[in-house]
Amino acid sequence: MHQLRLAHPHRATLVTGLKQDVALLERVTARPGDHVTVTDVSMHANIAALECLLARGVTVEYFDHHHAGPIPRHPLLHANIDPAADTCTSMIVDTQLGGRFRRWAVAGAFGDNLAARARRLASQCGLGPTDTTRLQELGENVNYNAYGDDERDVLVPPADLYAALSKYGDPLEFIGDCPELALIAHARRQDMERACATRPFVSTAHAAIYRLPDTPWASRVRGAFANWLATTAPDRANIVAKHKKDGAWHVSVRAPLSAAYGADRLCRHFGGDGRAGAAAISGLPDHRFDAFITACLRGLKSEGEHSDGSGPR
Ligand SMILES: [Mn+2]
Repeated sequence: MHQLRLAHPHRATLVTGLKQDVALLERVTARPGDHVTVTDVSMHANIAALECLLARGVTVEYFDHHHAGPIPRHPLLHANIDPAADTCTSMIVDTQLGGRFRRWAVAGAFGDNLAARARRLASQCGLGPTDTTRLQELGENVNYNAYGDDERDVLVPPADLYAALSKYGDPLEFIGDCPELALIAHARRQDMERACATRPFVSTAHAAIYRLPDTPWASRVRGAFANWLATTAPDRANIVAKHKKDGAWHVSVRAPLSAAYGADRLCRHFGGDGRAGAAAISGLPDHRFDAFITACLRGLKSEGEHSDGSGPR
């Protein structure tokens, strides 16, 4: 969103939320003739609200990389959607803008755990290893700061972080100026240490499943921990389940980075959603947890080995 606003400044109302708040379009109160820009939330999860806005005469520009479902054909809808496992919304926007604000796209790609793509983008805009690492920290910190069961869990409300960074054309300048980033980085390190001290609940050559307790630190770190596991053990599926107050589980699934597909299919089967390489279930009932583990070990294993003959999606 920030890249788009840098390219085309607008006075706009920001509608955002935590990682799991994906049904954002229903919160948009736009009038006929208004323009809505949507980034990084699934069209599938917002389709009813999207159709209402379009029918009301609102123009919608949509950038995303999640599973979309059928995209409506409507003259007021401009959709830029690419669900490929090796891209993200920052990179889709970067392409659209011809790389004008590529440093931000680098940070965004790191935040979505696309480190190899992010490094390639960084070298394309002439960044050395030190600045690339700073953008990696920024992307990972902003991503980490979006996770929590509610806003009390996160260090800085995502809307406030957006407001702070939106004043900057250059992310490296923002990093130097923003004291909250150091707090976020410190909390991320502490939370990661706690997560790394837990032992896997299940661990095979094909998959590892971790269970985290219902605590604020686990709510914050579950996504960052899943990304770290995916990078550290790229040849197996990595699953992080966190117990919720209502007894259900929040589950983050990372397909093997070396065969990044199937995570969305597995999660949709249990009422979740996401992308081929990374998906989640926000409320897996406790009585279905064993069935999920079985499906997970069987499903991702057979897909990883291509033993069903269908190959990658
Ligand atoms: Mn994304």
